[in-house]
Amino acid sequence: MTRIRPVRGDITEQTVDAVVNAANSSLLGGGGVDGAIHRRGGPEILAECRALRASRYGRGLPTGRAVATTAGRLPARWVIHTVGPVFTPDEDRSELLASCHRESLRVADELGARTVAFPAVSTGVYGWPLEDAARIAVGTVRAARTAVEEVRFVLFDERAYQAFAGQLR
Ligand code: AR6
Repeated sequence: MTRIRPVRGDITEQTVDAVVNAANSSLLGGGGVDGAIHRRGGPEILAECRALRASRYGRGLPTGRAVATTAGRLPARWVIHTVGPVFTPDEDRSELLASCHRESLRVADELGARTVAFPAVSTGVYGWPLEDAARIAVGTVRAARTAVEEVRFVLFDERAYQAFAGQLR
């Protein structure tokens, strides 16, 4: 059984085996969680991302997929980069958001990670409504078959925390 819990805080400060990054397809950094992870983790992460772009992911990491790098100077062993879908009311992209969580856990299992911290993927720049994102994220992690022992959803603000805590009650 995987323990799932919401935590209010900054994902770059979590002592876990793996931290999930809400990245974009370029893997070359951005704002939000992505910016914070690269800033605090240091240049080693970007160097591995560039190497991935030069090898397996020449066209970038597709939406809904996940790939791991070192965590550099973060108090974690790995960063698992995943690309969430951009929210649009015109098309149901829920399956891609679910896929981010499933694929991140699959990569965590490959690495042997037992504790994994997730941010609220797609709920910032990508505009996904918080309540719905929390429902999809928690539902997908609950349904996943994984050896990960603890999934921590790390929420930056009170609203996000309440949305995830509500799904976990
Ligand atoms: N720790 C935890 N949560 C955070 C942190 C932090 N340090 N910083 C922000 N959040 P976003 P997305 C919250 O925009 O929507 C980037 O430019 C934030 O409040 O980081 O998936 C990438 O390069 C929000 O609830 O990710 C992509 O281009 C949540 O994390 C794009 O943004 C996710 O917000 C991805 O957009």
